[in-house]
Amino acid sequence: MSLARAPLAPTIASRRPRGRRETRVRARPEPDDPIGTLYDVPVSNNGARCRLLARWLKVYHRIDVVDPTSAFDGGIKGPAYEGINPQLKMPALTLADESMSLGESEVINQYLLDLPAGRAWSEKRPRTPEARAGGALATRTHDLYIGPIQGAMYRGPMDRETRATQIKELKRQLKVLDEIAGRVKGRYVCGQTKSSADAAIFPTLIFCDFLLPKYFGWKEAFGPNLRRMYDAMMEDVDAETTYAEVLGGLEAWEAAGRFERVGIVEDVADDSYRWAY
Ligand SMILES: N[C@@H](CCC(=O)N[C@@H](CS)C(=O)NCC(=O)O)C(=O)O
Repeated sequence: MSLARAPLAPTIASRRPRGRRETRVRARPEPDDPIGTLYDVPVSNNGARCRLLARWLKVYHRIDVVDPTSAFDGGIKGPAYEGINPQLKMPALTLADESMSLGESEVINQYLLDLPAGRAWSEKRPRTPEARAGGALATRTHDLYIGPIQGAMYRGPMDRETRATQIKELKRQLKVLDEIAGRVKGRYVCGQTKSSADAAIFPTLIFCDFLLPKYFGWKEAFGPNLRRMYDAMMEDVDAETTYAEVLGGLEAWEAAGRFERVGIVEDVADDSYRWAY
């Protein structure tokens, strides 16, 4: 067998007539076109990540935010919503031309960052590869290790031992996240400028800050690096708007007696488990 390499087939580029594009790139939405419908509710921390980033990118007005619990029979657990997000969770973004629906808040944010407005915003972030890696690590740590157990702060009924175990793990993961947030000097997770990592983490920190001291007896919900970022967010008008949405939802839960109803108050009264950190 000859080892001589066969001549390479002409590439698409070399075959096409000069000056003419071979493949058409699907047109991206123009600056003021509608982007789509975001199915979400104000208290949702995952949805808040998308709302906050959309505000930072100045595309929020191009998104129709709709409560899926009233838009679909059976809400997010019904068959109609299943076609929007088969995971039966919020948020989900249906694109304006209805060509696609996206679940997963971080995927929605990466889509927004890929639009012209998002690209322009990202270009202005003077961040190093190390800072970007720190942001990605913080986001992934949040999504993989905190997301699945955050419900221990507000869901129920739940087996008491499971709640106590998850609250302990939440403490550990918040410490991990705090260390990551301190790696690059600056007020934000990625250093000197805010990024999608701040949008991902801040809404969850609102839950932690409201619930962990008040209902679980923690002295501090999270460490100094996350606190520095949280304080910076509270000086940001878009983050403040998003904060008001999430906090309003938590306060409504509280007013409706949710934390008694789901068993948290009773669980925490059982001092054979550790709740405060
Ligand atoms: N990994 C998903 C998590 C989505 C998620 O858990 N959403 C919550 C609201 S924040 C939800 O839909 N909860 C209702 C349920 O699970 O029944 C994301 O980032 O979008």
